[in-house]
Amino acid sequence: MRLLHTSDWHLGASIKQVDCHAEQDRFLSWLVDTLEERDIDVLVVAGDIFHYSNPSNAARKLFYNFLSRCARVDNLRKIIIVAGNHDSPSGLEAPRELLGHLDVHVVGALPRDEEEWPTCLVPVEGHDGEVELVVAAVPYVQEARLGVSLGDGGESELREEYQEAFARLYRRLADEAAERWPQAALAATGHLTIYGKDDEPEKGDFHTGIHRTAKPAASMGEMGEPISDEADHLRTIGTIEAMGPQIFDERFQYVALGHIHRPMPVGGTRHIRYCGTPVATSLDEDTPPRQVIQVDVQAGASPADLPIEVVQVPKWREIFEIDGSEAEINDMLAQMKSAAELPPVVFLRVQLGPDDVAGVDRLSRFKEIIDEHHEVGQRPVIVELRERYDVMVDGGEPIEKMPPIEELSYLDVFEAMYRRRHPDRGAPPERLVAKFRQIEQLMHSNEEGE
Ligand SMILES: [Mn+2]
Repeated sequence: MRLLHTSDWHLGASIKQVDCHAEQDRFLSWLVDTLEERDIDVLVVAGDIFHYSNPSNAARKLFYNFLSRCARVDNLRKIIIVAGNHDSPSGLEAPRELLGHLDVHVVGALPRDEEEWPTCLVPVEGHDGEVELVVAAVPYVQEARLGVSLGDGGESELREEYQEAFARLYRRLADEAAERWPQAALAATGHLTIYGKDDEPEKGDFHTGIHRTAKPAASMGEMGEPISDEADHLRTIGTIEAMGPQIFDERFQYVALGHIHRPMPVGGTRHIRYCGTPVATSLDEDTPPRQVIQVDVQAGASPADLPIEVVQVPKWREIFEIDGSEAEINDMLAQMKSAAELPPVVFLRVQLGPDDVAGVDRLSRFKEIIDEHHEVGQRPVIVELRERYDVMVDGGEPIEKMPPIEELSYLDVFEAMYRRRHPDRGAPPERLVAKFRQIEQLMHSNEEGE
């Protein structure tokens, strides 16, 4: 059975004020063609279909149009979709019965009752009607669903408890599948953070623009400030978000993961993988490659021999970060060339000289240069402008001025306020950021009207 693994579409997301609709639309068309060309039997989408739990109608339309085009793809037997932390479990499941008629299997949430967990198992039949593959379609799992509650236990204790609970879930699903379809190959999905090595979390592996599960200790934050708060970093790692790859039962021949936006196999394995996000929705997502993963799963085959092919996803929009003096930026904007179809998105970092004044109409001057040198429809879009004086103070850190407020996201403002109020604490804790995002989502869904 040939499986194609993708995840983290984040339909409805935008890069600052630029809607990603155009590139997401292109990606989904490309995906339909890819399913057809590569004779894919099963498409697996490992969570975060939508960016907001109450997605816009435009985002929903992308999704449903994609599914209806898939219904016409000849060899495709099944589409398996699980909810990520960004998706609304009940929202995704609402059309479940209808989608079932199109061979689209949706799992929004893990059932509360452990006895019902096996309803996550999706059998896929081959040509002769025999079940050849079973996918344990596990969505993003709320800790309470696994019977784990946040007690007073220490961090490592809690992590251990979570790990055991998840291992039990996957073992249970593998047991059930093996009993009901002993002849079938077995695969699984998951939407969670698995760390790279069995014993020690690989710090870099948590860095994603959207989830911010954690940031590398010595990296730069959203506003260019160094994040060196080790305690904060550890606090983030010590959550349900980070577990070892040993939670996946050995009988799973392939595990299709979502949540981390950078593609990679985990824990030194070949067969437990993140495929990454196919469309960049932030500056740091522009660097990692965009991929979907093609896997031929066969009953009895060992993961070591698994035929895996990484399929590169085209880039429809480039994201540039330009750093320089005003004169240098003028030149770069005038000469800017993008190899991609859609006009590039630009983050500007302006170095001010000692005599330059910050915040004076610089943005509109840059826009004039763009208008002068680029055709309508191909004009680079400036989504952020930050100005700084390269003056060293005590610690030797350059001062970075806050960009004008209309350039900031709600979260940027929230973080800045938090830092101002608690200068000793660094970045706001993940828990608080998550709450803030919930509020932001609510606001977003209200703004959207319809
Ligand atoms: Mn995601």
